[in-house]
Amino acid sequence: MSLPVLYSFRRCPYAMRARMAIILSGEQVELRDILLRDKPQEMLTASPKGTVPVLVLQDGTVIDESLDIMRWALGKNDPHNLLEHLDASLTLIATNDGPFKKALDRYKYPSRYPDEPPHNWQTEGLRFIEELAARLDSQPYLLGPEPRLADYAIFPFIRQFRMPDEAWFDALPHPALHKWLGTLTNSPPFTTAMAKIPTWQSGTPGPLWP
Ligand SMILES: N[C@@H](CCC(=O)N[C@@H](CS)C(=O)NCC(=O)O)C(=O)O
Repeated sequence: MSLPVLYSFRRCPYAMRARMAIILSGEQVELRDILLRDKPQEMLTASPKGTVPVLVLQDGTVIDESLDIMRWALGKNDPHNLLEHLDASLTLIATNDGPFKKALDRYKYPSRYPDEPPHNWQTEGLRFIEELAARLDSQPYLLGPEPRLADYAIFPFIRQFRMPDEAWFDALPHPALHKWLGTLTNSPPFTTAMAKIPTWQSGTPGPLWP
C-alpha cells in the first residue's frame, strides 16, 4: 500500500513540528530525509519553492507548509485534542513564525545579514520568550494543563534559541519555561521525531515511518 511521502530535514524546526504531528496523529508516511544543500529533484518537482517539510499525498496533493501538514495529520485523527483552542494556538504560532523566527535567524547567524544595521536580536527574541514564560507561570503548557498545537509547533524554535548561548538562556529567571522546554524536548513525540535515519537516495523507497 502506498503512503503519503514526507520530505524532511532532521534539524529543521518546521520539519520537526510536522514529524511530531504525524506521530501524535497516529498517521504513517514514507519518510524521505533530505539534505538542504542537495535537494532531490522529486521534492522540487512537487514543491518548487524548495523548503521542507513537503508532504505529497497519494492523490498527488502537495502540502508544503509545516502548519498545514500538522493540520492535515491532526484533522485525520487527533487523539490528544491538540486542535483544541486552535485560534489561540494559531495566534501564538503566527508570532513565532513571524517576528520571533526573524530574531532567531539573525541571532543564530549574524553573518548572513551583513547589510542590516546592527541590532540586539537576542533581546528582540527574548520578548516572545517572556510572553511564553508569563503564560507558563500559571499553567504547565501554553494554553492550559495539556499540550496543544501551539506547544508542539513552537518549542522546536525555542530550543534553537537556547543554542547560541545555553548558559545565558538557562540563567533566565523563568523556571516554568525551562521546565516546559525540558518536558517537551524529552517527550516521546520529540525523541521519536529526532531519531536518525539514513539520507534518502533518489529512486529508492524511504522507510515507513514512524
Ligand atoms: N513556512 C515554511 C518554512 C519552511 C522552511 O523555511 N524550512 C527551511 C529549513 S528549516 C528550508 O527548507 N529552507 C530552505 C533552504 O534552506 O534551502 C513552513 O512552515 O514549512
